[in-house]
Amino acid sequence: MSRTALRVCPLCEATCGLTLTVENDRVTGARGDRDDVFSAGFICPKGAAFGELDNDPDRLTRPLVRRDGRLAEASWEEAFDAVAAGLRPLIDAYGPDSVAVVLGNPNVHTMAGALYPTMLLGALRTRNVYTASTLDQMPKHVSSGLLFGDALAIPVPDLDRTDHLLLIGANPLESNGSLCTAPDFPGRLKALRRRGGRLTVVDPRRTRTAKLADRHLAPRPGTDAALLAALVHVLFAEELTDLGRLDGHADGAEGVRALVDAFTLEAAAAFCGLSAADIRETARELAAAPTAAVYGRVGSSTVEFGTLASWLVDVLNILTGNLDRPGGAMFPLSATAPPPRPAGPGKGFALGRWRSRVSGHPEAKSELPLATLAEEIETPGEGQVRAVVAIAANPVLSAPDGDRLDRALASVDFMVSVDPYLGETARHAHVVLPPPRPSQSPHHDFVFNGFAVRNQARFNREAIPLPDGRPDEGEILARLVLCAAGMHGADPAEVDRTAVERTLAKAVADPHAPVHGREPAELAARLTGRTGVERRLDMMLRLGPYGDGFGARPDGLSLEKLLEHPHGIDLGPMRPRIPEVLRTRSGRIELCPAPIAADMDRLRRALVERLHGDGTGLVLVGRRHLRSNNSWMHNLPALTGGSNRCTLQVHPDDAARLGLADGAMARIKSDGGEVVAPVEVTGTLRAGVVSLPHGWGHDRSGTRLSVASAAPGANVNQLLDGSRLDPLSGTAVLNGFPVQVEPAG
Ligand SMILES: Nc1nc2c(c(=O)[nH]1)N[C@H]1C(S)=C(S)[C@@H](COP(=O)(O)OP(=O)(O)OC[C@H]3O[C@@H](n4cnc5c(=O)[nH]c(N)nc54)[C@H](O)[C@@H]3O)O[C@H]1N2
Ligand SMILES: Nc1nc2c(c(=O)[nH]1)N[C@H]1C(S)=C(S)[C@@H](COP(=O)(O)OP(=O)(O)OC[C@H]3O[C@@H](n4cnc5c(=O)[nH]c(N)nc54)[C@H](O)[C@@H]3O)O[C@H]1N2
Ligand code: SF4
Ligand SMILES: [Mo]
Repeated sequence: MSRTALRVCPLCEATCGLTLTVENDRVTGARGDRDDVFSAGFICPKGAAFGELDNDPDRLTRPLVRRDGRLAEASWEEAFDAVAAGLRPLIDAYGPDSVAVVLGNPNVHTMAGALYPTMLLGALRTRNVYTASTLDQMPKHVSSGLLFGDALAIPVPDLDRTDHLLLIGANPLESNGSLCTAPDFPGRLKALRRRGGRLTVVDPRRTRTAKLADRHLAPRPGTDAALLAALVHVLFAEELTDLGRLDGHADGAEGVRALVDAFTLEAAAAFCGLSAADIRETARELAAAPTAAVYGRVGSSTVEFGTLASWLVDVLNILTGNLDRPGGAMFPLSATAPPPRPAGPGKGFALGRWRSRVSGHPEAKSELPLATLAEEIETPGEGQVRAVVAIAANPVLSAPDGDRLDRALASVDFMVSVDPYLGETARHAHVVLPPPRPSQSPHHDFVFNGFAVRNQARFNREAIPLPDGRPDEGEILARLVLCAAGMHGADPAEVDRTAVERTLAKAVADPHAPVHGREPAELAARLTGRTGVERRLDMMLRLGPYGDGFGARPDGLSLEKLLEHPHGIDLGPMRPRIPEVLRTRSGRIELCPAPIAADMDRLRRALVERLHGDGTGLVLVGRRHLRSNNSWMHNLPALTGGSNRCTLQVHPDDAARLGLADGAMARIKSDGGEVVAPVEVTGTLRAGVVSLPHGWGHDRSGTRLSVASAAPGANVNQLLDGSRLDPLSGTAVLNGFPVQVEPAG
């Protein structure tokens, strides 16, 4: 007997609605849900492989516990006993900082990952917090924190209404978009062109996205901040700035003018390897467009000047009057966000409130650079990391110098991984706790709705019921919280009750909340939902900006209402949110924050010294492939092979100069080590740039990834030693670092 079930796809940030075909307890097919309010039927090859992913025979079904050095299957009780026995004594003996928490990317794709890690950190109170953000978007959090006072207030391009899109270091035709949730990003870009809008793409590679563009600028990797500073320079020099409605809400424009003074067209053109005319035209077009949005992603973020580039992206949006207006770059408002409050001064954003123990890196958003985890494990002394809690994280492949991290993780006293696979990182754990398959997990996009180009809400219950006694990921993480808090054995539902109690107590005390003055217990009793996760979603929806306010606005959102609309509820296009969204101490946009101004010295020095300017050395950039996802989707036959391979792309001129033949092996060397990969000669790169994708290197022993390990590829991050960081955000420089390449005999 076959039936269908709806499920929002968790495999990338586009959040497409899928219609799954379910036979008995297996997913046998997936197609785009045409009635989905947001994705309207769009699907990509990864979504279409949902069934294969769900049924992957390598997926762990039971916990693993290490005994006598070997991981063996165990019961859930045994597994949590081992976690409690492993963690608490270390915390008691060595203090909270002896436990490092590592949170990986899939946490933002699960309900549990959005709800419990904060509570885990609250229970542990460790400063050793590491996440994929410092391999990714931390520069954007820092620039938003400084500009707007809220690290999560990240403007997204209003894709469906803009007249002009300037896309920097992003390749949504392969990635499907990031920090800009837009199912069918490719279709939306084509629609922009069809309605007469313009698309400019800045990328050292001629990507599929660049091929769609009206203008493609291929700068030297790592130089975007200088390019952007030059665009700002042109706006000032040609009197093209016009803040429009933002005029009364922003301070510091004159300071910005001074900071970009050195970035003349000529200087920037030489530094970036672009023509001055192209830079000037790009600035003029941006200023002249009726509406425009500037958007930068991974290629402008995981670079030497990532925070400066991220800041300049929004400076351009602001100086052209495009921030917070339809067709510009806008702030989404998700259904579970706290309700808008009156405008006014906020707490602001502080950076560097503490520093990492070994190298003294400043914290950002309460995190330390993931690239420094190994040294925190290896270096003895007070505060040394002796235990690791890894949730949905594979830093052995995703972060710099996996070989060193391998050795470090092998040396810790205790490690627990919450992961469905026995992968390169989880293989070091003493306990592996596997969450159920996605088809057996409920779904709501707590995180990505906050970055979506249209406000909407969707919720799916698990498509296939969990067998009795099998905890879902919410329960696994709740029990982990209890172990960390020294409450092992208590009812995991207690964790949700505590979360609900705390949130409601705050809400009733808040004069701006719709439930101000009411009784928390009365409100808690009105929550619906079959599980703790569902009740917490119900609470957040009802307290949220579109919520029913527990009866105050009877037409508003609640879990019940969302369940009545299985294809989702559309909440309309993004709407202007300034000044309400601002949380700076001044209550205004702070265009010229001190930490940024100070870091501009570094960029100015680079410009003068032409650090990248001699043009002789090779630099490496990454790339993504549509049928891949970071480090964990190489185990599905449907997605492997073809052009999804770990090759070193080399420009024909460089290949000829270096004696590299297409298909032959090349040895690539840099600070952290060397790797060998097959050469793919292609004219789609800027000369002097080579490209190797990340997430490969599945040749380590002790994993259970039978398909991936048969075609392991090379780990690009082995080329890095973890010392290259964007200083303000602690983000690893994964793009635009120097390499040497030679034929491998
Ligand atoms: N050189 C280079 N390195 C990069 C990048 C790059 O562009 N270039 N990109 C960086 C970026 S943007 C990111 S986000 C990071 C990602 O880095 P990570 O977050 O460390 O890596 P992922 O490959 O996403 O692996 C996540 C782990 O989660 C597990 N997992 C999958 N689904 C679930 C689930 O539902 N629950 C749980 N608990 N676990 C699950 C997988 O099995 C895998 O072990 O990589 C970064 N590394
Ligand atoms: N298919 C697929 N989709 C994914 C993922 C995946 O691994 N595979 N990962 C997901 C994750 S975690 C994320 S964060 C997003 C990322 O989504 P995107 O930000 O779109 O990431 P990429 O596709 O890596 O695109 C980055 C582009 O930056 C370019 N680049 C490199 N260096 C520079 C530079 O110095 N300047 C400029 N201007 N460009 C540069 C690269 O050539 C590349 O084309 O994708 C998500 N979606
Ligand atoms: S675009 Fe992303 S969300 Fe949509 S089907 Fe593909 S992987 Fe899933
Ligand atoms: Mo990412």
